Amino acid sequence: MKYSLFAASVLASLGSASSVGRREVEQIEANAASSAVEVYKRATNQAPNGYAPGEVDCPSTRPSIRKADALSKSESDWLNTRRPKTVDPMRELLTRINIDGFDAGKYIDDNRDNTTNLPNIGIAFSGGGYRAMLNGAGALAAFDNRTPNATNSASQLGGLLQASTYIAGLSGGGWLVGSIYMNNFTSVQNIIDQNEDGDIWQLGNSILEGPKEGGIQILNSAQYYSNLVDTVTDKADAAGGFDTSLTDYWARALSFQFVNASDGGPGYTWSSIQDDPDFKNADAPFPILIALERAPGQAVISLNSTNIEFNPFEMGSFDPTLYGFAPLKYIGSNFTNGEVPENQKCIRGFDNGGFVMGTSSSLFNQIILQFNDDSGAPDLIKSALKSILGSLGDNDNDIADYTPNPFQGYNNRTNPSADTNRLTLVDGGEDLQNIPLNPLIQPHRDVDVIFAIDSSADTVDPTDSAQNWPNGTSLVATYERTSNASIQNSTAFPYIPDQNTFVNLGLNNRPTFFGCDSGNLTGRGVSPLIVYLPNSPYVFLSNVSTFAKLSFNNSERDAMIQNGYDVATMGNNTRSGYEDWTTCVGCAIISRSLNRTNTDVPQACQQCFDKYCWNGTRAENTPAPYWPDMVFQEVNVKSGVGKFLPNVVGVAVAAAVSGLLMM
Ligand SMILES: *[C@@H]1O[C@H](CO)[C@@H](O)[C@H](O)[C@H]1NC(C)=O
Ligand SMILES: *[C@@H]1O[C@H](CO)[C@@H](O)[C@H](O)[C@H]1NC(C)=O
Ligand SMILES: *[C@@H]1O[C@H](CO)[C@@H](O)[C@H](O)[C@H]1NC(C)=O
Ligand SMILES: *[C@@H]1O[C@H](CO)[C@@H](O)[C@H](O)[C@H]1NC(C)=O
Ligand SMILES: *[C@@H]1O[C@H](CO)[C@@H](O)[C@H](O)[C@H]1NC(C)=O
Ligand SMILES: *[C@@H]1O[C@H](CO)[C@@H](O)[C@H](O)[C@H]1NC(C)=O
Ligand SMILES: *[C@@H]1O[C@H](CO)[C@@H](O)[C@H](O)[C@H]1NC(C)=O
Ligand SMILES: *[C@@H]1O[C@H](CO)[C@@H](O)[C@H](O)[C@H]1NC(C)=O
Ligand SMILES: *[C@@H]1O[C@H](CO)[C@@H](O)[C@H](O)[C@H]1NC(C)=O
Ligand SMILES: *[C@@H]1O[C@H](CO)[C@@H](O)[C@H](O)[C@H]1NC(C)=O
Ligand SMILES: *[C@@H]1O[C@H](CO)[C@@H](O)[C@H](O)[C@H]1NC(C)=O
Ligand SMILES: CC(=O)N[C@H]1CO[C@H](CO)[C@@H](O)[C@@H]1O
Repeated sequence: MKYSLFAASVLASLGSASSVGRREVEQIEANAASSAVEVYKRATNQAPNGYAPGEVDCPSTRPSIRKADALSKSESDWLNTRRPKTVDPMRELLTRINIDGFDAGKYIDDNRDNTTNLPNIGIAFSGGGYRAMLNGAGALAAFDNRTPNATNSASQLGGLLQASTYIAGLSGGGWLVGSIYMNNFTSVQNIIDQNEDGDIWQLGNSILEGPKEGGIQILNSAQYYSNLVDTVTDKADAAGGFDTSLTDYWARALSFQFVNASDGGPGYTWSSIQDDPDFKNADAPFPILIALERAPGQAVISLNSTNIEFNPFEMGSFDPTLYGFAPLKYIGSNFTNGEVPENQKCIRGFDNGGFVMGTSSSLFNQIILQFNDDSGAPDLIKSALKSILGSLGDNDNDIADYTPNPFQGYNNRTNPSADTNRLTLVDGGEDLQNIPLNPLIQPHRDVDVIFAIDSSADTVDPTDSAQNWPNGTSLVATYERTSNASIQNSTAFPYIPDQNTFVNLGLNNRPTFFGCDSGNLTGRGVSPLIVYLPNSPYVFLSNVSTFAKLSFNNSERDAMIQNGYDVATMGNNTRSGYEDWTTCVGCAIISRSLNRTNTDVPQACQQCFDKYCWNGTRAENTPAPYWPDMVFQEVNVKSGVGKFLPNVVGVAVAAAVSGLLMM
């Protein structure tokens, strides 16, 4: 049914005379016929011509760029449905986890007529490649009431996802959020239940080898390579002047791992999430991915780089630099000076879902470059890369090319790319704000609490520490940015101590709340309370290297996920000394809401805040080397399943990336 609806809309938007439209529709119908074998479906093929953007008639209201002085009408309308839908799952969660002396059911019922009084929850998944994706997946599974046993008892957090309004991902965290939303809001459990028969998250073959054969992906490695080259060439050759970059190859490769559709769904767009049943009916949170602008002539990304968000309706930024949004569905159109001219057609299909995920994770373009050094890679792909590299400087290997720039001629005074037809975006973590907090601290969104899952690789070995654990660097970066008057605009943030304090006080080894006092923040505005959930070892050494570990057999994959589950739930309240954890999560959720409704803080919550809120203590001396202990019994993983990338490739990628960041 979904497919025939879609076919009708393609015909409508292309005009029934379009042969492209007809061919596409036939192909879609063929796909629909063969899709009976798929266990779960994905959404949705809306591009007129696969990966290549194509012309369509403009809608009657011509698409235009808007000022970022409010939420979009689409988002506001959607929120009017979403906020009420979060109430019952929130009630279920809060009554189950039971805050002593507080009647959560009554509190919710007393306020359900005015949901602005009730908690508004956001979840943020940091970058950090597959490590971040998988550790984040464990947390996501713990929050999801569809995970078996996640709603069994007071020591489980299932339902928090269903009670949330926003969910943001960046780089590897964006692969997680993207996989869930590009595949019809499937669940982590549903994906891993497919085991070896699954079509996504089969990470045993690295992205350089391509997907395993069989299932929905019928390609062998040679066909995989030529598919990458063909689809990117289609985009480069399409009418409209679309420049391609390494990110296009990376995007297409990622799609084979994360989009459950033939050939990684070259026609599946990020804006098509709008029409997904779960999203459309506001049964799922609002997904946002983050990238950064690299302005013309800018070499190194700094904290004042513009943060660009991609949500199902729009791309753009609330930052005072760009301060505008474009309708995502129509990017690729000529928006010069803010509106598609009357005599020009609109473009669709530029916002490919893999391309959005690839943009957010563009540092990993370095992996694609390894094809050049791989004697097994075909000449086809090597010569394609050579021609791309010829047109980019070495320092621009990590860009995603958004030509035509939707914001050309828009906000000339402050928009760094106003003068150019080319907008270049890079990995959302390059400014060190590796947790995608920017969209969630926007005052227009009124978020009360953010569950911030940090899988950053901060700790380094010159001090003989274990590597690749977080140490608060990401929160420090957002704290600094929101303290800078020239870029904060109206955002505020809690006070955050330095990284030495994080390590000395163990704030990177167990959950901590920041910003418990909403009256003491960096800016004059409001900020959500931050529930910081740092990656740490509960049942698995989940600090695997970002670039040197590019393949995981399913046993390792699942161990990473299980560890992430325990990070979020503190092993279902079984970590010694933290048996109150889920109750305290409940207190974090209701904290801002209690303040809004002038309700006394329950004694049980006061105890939680005394225990989990950072109280302003600093310990800035150089910490001892960081070697966290495994909290529980380590799980055994199978090794040697699947083909592995030689480690030397990962090491080469890591070296290239650090060169790029330090230049
Ligand atoms: C997507 O999921 C929803 C609810 O989970 C379901 O009703 C719908 O049929 C699914 N769509 C596809 C195409 O599988
Ligand atoms: C809902 O609650 C908010 C915040 O307490 C208040 O500002 C607003 O006036 C209330 N709206 C209605 C319709 O009661
Ligand atoms: C769920 O809990 C039951 C009872 O404790 C247990 O038997 C079952 O294995 C659990 N299922 C999963 C998927 O963990
Ligand atoms: C951002 O910061 C850098 C270094 O401090 C500075 O050179 C640049 O002009 C700043 N850009 C903006 C838009 O403020
Ligand atoms: C885009 O539109 C502007 C007028 O708004 C026009 O000057 C320009 O030539 C157009 N660019 C292209 C590539 O068509
Ligand atoms: C912005 O600059 C362009 C030239 O780069 C100019 O054509 C346009 O009129 C300017 N827009 C405004 C609103 O000043
Ligand atoms: C924290 O991480 C940063 C970024 O990697 C690193 O430079 C710093 O040395 C680390 N500090 C500690 C105490 O781990
Ligand atoms: C409650 O809100 C007021 C006004 O924003 C603020 O001054 C006060 O510190 C808040 N209390 C807590 C515990 O956040
Ligand atoms: C917590 O519960 C989940 C789901 O039942 C389970 O997979 C996990 O192993 C449990 N963690 C611990 C430490 O018992
Ligand atoms: C603040 O926290 C530190 C440890 O993190 C603790 O030693 C100290 O007693 C606390 N101070 C207060 C006033 O609670
Ligand atoms: C605000 O919080 C910071 C960090 O905890 C603390 O140093 C400062 O004294 C607080 N200011 C007020 C007015 O409470
Ligand atoms: C509250 C605030 O400072 N808003 C500013 C954000 O940036 C835009 C664009 O520079 C300004 O117009 C707003 O006033």
